[in-house]
Amino acid sequence: MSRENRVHCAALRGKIMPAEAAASLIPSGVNVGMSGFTGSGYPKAVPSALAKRIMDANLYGKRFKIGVWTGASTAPDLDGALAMVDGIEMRLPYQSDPTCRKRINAGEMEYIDIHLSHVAQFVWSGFLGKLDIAVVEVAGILEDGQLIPSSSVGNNKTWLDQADKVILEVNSWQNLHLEGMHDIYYGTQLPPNRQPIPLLRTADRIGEPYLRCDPDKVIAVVETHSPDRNSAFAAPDENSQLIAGHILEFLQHEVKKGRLPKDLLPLQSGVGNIANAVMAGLNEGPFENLTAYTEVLQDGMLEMIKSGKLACASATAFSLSSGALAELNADLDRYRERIILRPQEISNHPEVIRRLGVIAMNGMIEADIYGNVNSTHVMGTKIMNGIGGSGDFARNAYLSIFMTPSQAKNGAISCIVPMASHVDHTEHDVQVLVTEQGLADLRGLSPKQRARTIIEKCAHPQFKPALMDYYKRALEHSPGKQTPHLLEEVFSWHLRALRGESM
Ligand code: 0RQ
Repeated sequence: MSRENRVHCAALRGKIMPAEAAASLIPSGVNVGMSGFTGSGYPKAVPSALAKRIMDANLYGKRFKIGVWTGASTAPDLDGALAMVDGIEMRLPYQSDPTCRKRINAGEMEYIDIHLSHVAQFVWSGFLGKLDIAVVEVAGILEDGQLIPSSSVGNNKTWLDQADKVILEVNSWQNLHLEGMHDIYYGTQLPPNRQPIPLLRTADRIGEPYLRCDPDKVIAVVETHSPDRNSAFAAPDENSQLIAGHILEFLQHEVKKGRLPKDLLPLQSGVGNIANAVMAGLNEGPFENLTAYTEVLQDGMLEMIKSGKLACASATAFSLSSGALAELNADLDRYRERIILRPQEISNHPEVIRRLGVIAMNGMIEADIYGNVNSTHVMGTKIMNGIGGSGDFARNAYLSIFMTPSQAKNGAISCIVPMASHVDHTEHDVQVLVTEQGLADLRGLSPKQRARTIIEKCAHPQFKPALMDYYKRALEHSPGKQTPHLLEEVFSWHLRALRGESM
């Protein structure tokens, strides 16, 4: 296929039109399923054209809003553009856009924060209402109408299948050598007809390399040539390196104890600088022949594939800096042997995560002294991003690790608090907590033992005495001694932070 012509299906060639014409086919009030996962594979042209249309409607005093469903976060020219014109009625299942965040927290946009593995089956079951239109970016269209997926798969299979109408963006910026990297599984069923997912090893391919799409449903094809949002990662800071060091030491200890094999178990790693530092640490570390069963493949993992440390990685999307992307593109045929991109209901599937025995490593906003983790809400009420895949992995992992610097906002906030102001992962789903101060292994500990361990190992020295003081007084005065708390005091730390004081 040449870069100029990637639409090889005659029936679909006749539907090529400019983005503005395609956007005019999206009316107010509909739910739109857009491709896109962590800045990869989102539609580059139609959302901005739609935002322009919404702005024009607003100028004439007309309300124009749509529901926006995606794989996960997207980019300024999708989430940002639509939020800027107040064009989103309901957003799900995950976002990380500053304008969206502002609107959600101001009460101007509804947002449902959903486990990423749940989205597809919620749509198949009709839990979320009707999906009217799919807008999906692809790398090319084959003669028979099958689609070559681009740099993320996310919920695209579901959007194409469930939507009444489909708009395709064919992006010639996407590398055509991605063809064959994807594994689209079409065997999922709803209960009571559900069958086991036949994925026994990270490297297994159980589906097809292409997305299916009924050409009769396609109302527009838009040709684009635009890059993904390939954000750079900061070089790992001191805290990230310390956290990575604690995790590496812990994993080595587990191997020594015979609780992990020498080549570990498949790794899942969240996005961000700490996760990247952990990958950099593993790349220098003693483990060989590693695998990753994860959601997002970022720079650190690509580096590990290059060095030979990582034998195989399964994900639903890339999230690369432009440097790492150049590296991928330069050697895509080799990387394709080692990378598999799957729909997110498979990359994040509880059954598969449990079967493979994934080691899950995710960031958090705060944890409490008993090990409940808040990944989503600052001071209990303001959304940061969303739960993303962290719940899918944490609940079903062989080992569930959460990590954060011990303090935020230049030391004014302790990330270890008496009671988490919002709970995404309960104490039952958290086995290890790590800060730059140290690592708390919570396995086999009762709540009171956990409290002492978390304060001792993870809290910053600035907050340690106050946390220990709280815990001891709670132990003395709490009506129940299983999980002691002073309910009248428990959120005083957050209240101080909200007043702009140190916690
Ligand atoms: O705010 O940028 O304004 O300074 O939160 O914090 O330390 O940069 O950490 O980028 O790794 O994000 C939990 C949000 C951590 C992320 C979270 C403030 C801090 C900063 C970011 P500023 P850091 P990270 C699979 C896994 C859920 C989804 C997930 C996340 C900002 O990891 O979204 O896990 N996780 N997916 O200052 C107030 C505190 C704070 C705080 C940090 N205690 N109180 N503010 N901050 N701690 C991957 C996917 O799903 C795609």
